[in-house]
Amino acid sequence: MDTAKGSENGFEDSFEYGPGDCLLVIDVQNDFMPGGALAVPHGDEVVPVVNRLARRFAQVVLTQDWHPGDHVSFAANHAGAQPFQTLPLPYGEQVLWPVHCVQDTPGAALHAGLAIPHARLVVRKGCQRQVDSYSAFLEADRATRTGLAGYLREQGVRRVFCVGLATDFCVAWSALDARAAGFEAVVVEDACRAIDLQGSLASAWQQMAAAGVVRAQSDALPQPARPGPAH
Ligand code: VGL
Ligand code: ZN
Repeated sequence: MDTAKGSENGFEDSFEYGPGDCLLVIDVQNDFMPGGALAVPHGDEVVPVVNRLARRFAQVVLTQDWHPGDHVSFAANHAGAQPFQTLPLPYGEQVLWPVHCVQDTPGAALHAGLAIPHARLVVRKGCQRQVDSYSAFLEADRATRTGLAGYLREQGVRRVFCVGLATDFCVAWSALDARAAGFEAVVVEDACRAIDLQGSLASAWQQMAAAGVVRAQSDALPQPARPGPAH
């Protein structure tokens, strides 16, 4: 029998990373896997790495890209447009994607190999027809919030470890918005894979470095946060 006692905040203390740290598992969904609608090269390789990491974190949150079929980010919904071109939209320049992660389709499901039974919350994003959302915190209109920052604050989280797909889109935007919301942010590079459109990966790492996002590897993570009051 496991003799680890629960701690007073309800989290078990058998985890290496306690309630001050959250593992944010971004968009590990079938459509981003090789053979999927918006395949990220080697995207499936993150699954075992993420599973190993998740066993070390008491607090795990998952995200799911979750679009209506008529979503504005789909090239198919713009006459004459091709996937991977950009289009100016009211909130800014939008990359147009192949149809992917349509709500309640098999492509939008989390990868069946994810083994994170203790994940507490799944945040679905990009749900509004007219607005994309790479970020787990803030949609592309930069005004609509997902509620994740409030959840993390209520849970006493101070630092967010970002993993998943894709490094240069949803992972990077989530890490940058975690910083903007006042959290420390770490991106675990070997637990992510990139799309890399026209230098987007290098540019994402540059922006993350400038914003104080820590770039780490899964076998050399920063030390657990010391317990402290929620901010
Ligand atoms: C993503 C493009 C479109 C991602 C989601 O998860 O990085 N990229 N939708
Ligand atoms: Zn999407």
